[in-house]
Amino acid sequence: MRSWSAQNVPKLPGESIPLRLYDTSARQVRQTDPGPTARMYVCGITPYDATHLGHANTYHAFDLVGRLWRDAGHEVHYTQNATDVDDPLLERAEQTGVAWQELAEREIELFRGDMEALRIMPPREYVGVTEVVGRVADLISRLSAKGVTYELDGDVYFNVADAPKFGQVSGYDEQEMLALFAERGGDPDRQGKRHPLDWLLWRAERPGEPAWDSPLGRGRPGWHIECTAIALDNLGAGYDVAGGGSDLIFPHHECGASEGHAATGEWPFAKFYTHAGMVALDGEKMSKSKGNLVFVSKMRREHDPMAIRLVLLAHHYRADWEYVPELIAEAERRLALWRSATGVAAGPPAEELLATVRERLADDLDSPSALTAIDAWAEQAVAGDGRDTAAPALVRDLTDALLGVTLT
Ligand code: 5CA
Ligand code: ZN
Repeated sequence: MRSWSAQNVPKLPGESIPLRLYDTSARQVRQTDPGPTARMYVCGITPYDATHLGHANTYHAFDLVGRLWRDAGHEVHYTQNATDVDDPLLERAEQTGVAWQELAEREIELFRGDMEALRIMPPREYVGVTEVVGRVADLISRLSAKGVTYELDGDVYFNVADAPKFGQVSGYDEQEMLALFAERGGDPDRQGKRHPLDWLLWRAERPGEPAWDSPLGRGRPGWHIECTAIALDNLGAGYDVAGGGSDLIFPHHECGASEGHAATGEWPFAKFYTHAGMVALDGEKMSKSKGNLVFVSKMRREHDPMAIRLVLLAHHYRADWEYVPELIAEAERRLALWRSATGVAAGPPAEELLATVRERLADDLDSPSALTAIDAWAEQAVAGDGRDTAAPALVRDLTDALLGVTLT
């Protein structure tokens, strides 16, 4: 499917610092160590409603990862999916009387516009699941040939007993897994399953539901296997970062990692499993099913998209936080300050600021501290301190390249 357009990223002078990132499966911050081409997969939207600030927070976090890698001279191979066929999408289409394909297409187009406005770099491959059903079915057949699946009334399940690494990504105990599995699309209580945590790979056709022909019969893919197949096809096993929000740690990334392991023999399937925090509104996680949403498309009609980006940057990507309107007001003040400061003819030298911003971001994307450092420079610049005529342009370039914030 069509991705969205990229902006030019200015090249910065001086030395970059290797990126350290929190790896959920290691439960610690580690240094990323990509080859000349860094490979990243981030779980995309289920397009049944518009992009909310929580989604934006997640894609923004991984946009920073890509920016830091590019600054360090890596090419970035970035792949993202769109879950353009799934239960919640079909349910919403049914409720609203819109064809599910039309709903998905409309929301994906809105998402592209939101991502462009926020200056989130596009993936090289933006893949709708409906485009690759055959490839997903092939991967399921590969797993079946390895003996790790079983059939139940035409559906195909992964046999969790054949997943020796299961639990290593999340580190959760079985009680916690069972609770989250039920909450996040799993079916622990289905009669006939060998183990409650066995997960669905292929769902045989049900009346009124979309289905595709495949060697597994007519049906459609389960959720986790879609991302495993798309990552494997485009990036290969052992890619650098698998990303998403923290609601995807279990079961989504846990199951995906075991699928990748079973198919390829490679462990870990992704070197890092990295997760962004949850954004809440009125005390509850923002979610399409709850309907407590702050839409990016609505927000950007009223506010500069760069101020929206500054709201995201003001929070550490792993933090859970709550949106309140004061946050956008504060971001607008900051944006105005930075614009005035970089509009002056000369300012304080900015080489040290660049080094600090790189250093803060390389430390598990500590964007709040990076903003504080830029604020300090900007206050001095607007106060008329400094004679460096190259500094304002350097600061414009660094906010653009490293933070995705254009000040022009
Ligand atoms: N299509 C699947 C992933 S394969 C999915 O989770 N779609 S989603 O539309 O529900 O979410 C898209 C992305 O935004 C996921 O990475 C998810 O973890 C993240 N996300 C969802 N809600 C929030 C939230 N309130 N705060 C932060 N991130 C969120
Ligand atoms: Zn996914």
